[in-house]
Amino acid sequence: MFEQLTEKLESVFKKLTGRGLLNEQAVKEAAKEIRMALLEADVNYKVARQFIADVEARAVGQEVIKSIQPGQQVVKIVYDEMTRLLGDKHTPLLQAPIPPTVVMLVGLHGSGKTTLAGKLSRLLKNRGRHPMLVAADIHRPAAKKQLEILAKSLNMPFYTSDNDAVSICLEAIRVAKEKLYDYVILDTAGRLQIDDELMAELVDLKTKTKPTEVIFVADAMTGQEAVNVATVFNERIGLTGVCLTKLDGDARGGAALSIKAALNVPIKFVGVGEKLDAIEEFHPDRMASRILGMGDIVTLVEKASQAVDLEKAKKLEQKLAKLEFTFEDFLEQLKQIKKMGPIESILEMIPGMGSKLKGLPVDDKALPRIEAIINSMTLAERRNPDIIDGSRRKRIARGSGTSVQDVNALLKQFVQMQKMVKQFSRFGFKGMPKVNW
Ligand SMILES: Nc1nc2c(ncn2[C@@H]2O[C@H](COP(=O)(O)OP(=O)(O)OP(=O)(O)O)[C@@H](O)[C@H]2O)c(=O)[nH]1
Ligand SMILES: [Mg+2]
Repeated sequence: MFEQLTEKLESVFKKLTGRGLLNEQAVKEAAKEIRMALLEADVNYKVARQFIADVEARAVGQEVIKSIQPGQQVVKIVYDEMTRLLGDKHTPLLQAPIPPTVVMLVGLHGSGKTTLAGKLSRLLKNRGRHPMLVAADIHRPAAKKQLEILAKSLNMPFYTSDNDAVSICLEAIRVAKEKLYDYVILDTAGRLQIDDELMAELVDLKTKTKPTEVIFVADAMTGQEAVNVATVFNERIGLTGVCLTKLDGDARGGAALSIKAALNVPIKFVGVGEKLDAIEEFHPDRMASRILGMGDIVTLVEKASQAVDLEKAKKLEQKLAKLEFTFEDFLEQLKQIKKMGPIESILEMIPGMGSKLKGLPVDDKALPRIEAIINSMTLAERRNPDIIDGSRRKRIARGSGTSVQDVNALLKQFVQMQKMVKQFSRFGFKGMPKVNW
């Protein structure tokens, strides 16, 4: 997400913070470079222009240039303005005063409505809510089935019928009231492009079901086009929120930066993968921090606390202290990491990691391979990798469907890790060697 933009901004910041004094000229030059980076990331040119004007207005002020660390001050100003551009504060999902809260999802074909319906229901359920999924896409033949399968896999209440979309939704709301479900998520039909018939159907649906939330689902990969489409949906239907999906793709990210400014509707969620746990609540400050290459420790810690088993973490800590870290523990760690979501999205949240990710072999596909290799080891080998000689390596490679090179690489990594762990426990945090990524 935002790799290119982050990389460019980091290099502008490096120049800024690398020099002691700043003059107006230097600030202006930096502003120009930031503007270019934004435009290349597909940010709307008006939005980029205004952004730069706001940053410049604050950054060329006397206090900044005369401050002890003017470069840092400018970075802070960019961060503040970026947070403001993204919507300032987190806007949570609204709740109806009398349940159920009806959440209507709208958007073009393939933007990710049905997937979001599943993700959202899962998120709500994890918070102790009782959501219900409703298939109201009567146009695409397989659409209802798609949501039904999703609902089944999540063990989520589901409703649909053979009636028209409005009837389906009204029936569903009635069932929800009866069964005390507190959220009703309406998955509506999409179109290839904006189409009067669809708009009329959605307006009708909104008037009759009176949803608390009308969320526009925008495919971030479509860049500026997503902003244009969202604008029309907002004018015709009236939106209460936006969810940007596919931010895990190599989207240039411009949509995220322009959409709030263009619509004045808050971004409430972002989709970061196809899996049903790949959803994050949108926090403007955390996102700004990620875009500027400063990481997002808060979200990372939140994810970890949801995925990591504290008991196991404690045991691991004891093992580390006693230098007993083995391949078995490694496997356990991998499982926990996998629960946190796509590995790239995790690494991006570590400060300074975003732009250094390129070319690093840390894709999700590597995890199953590593798991297979460890699974092919005997218990004795996992506990004492020193005994893994040439013939054992061959056997492990064959057993895991990998190559001897793969096995060698993993063993090497493991030895490095053990060394690090040893140093780590001997010197504590301070003695930790700087890892060159
Ligand atoms: N990478 C990635 N893929 C996503 C994300 N959200 C949805 N998708 C994928 O996008 C495709 C379309 O998603 P759907 O949820 O079926 O889209 P839809 O808006 O319901 O589409 P229609 O029902 O045709 O209108 C699917 O292959 C999803 O797996 C996301 O956040 N990241
Ligand atoms: Mg759908």
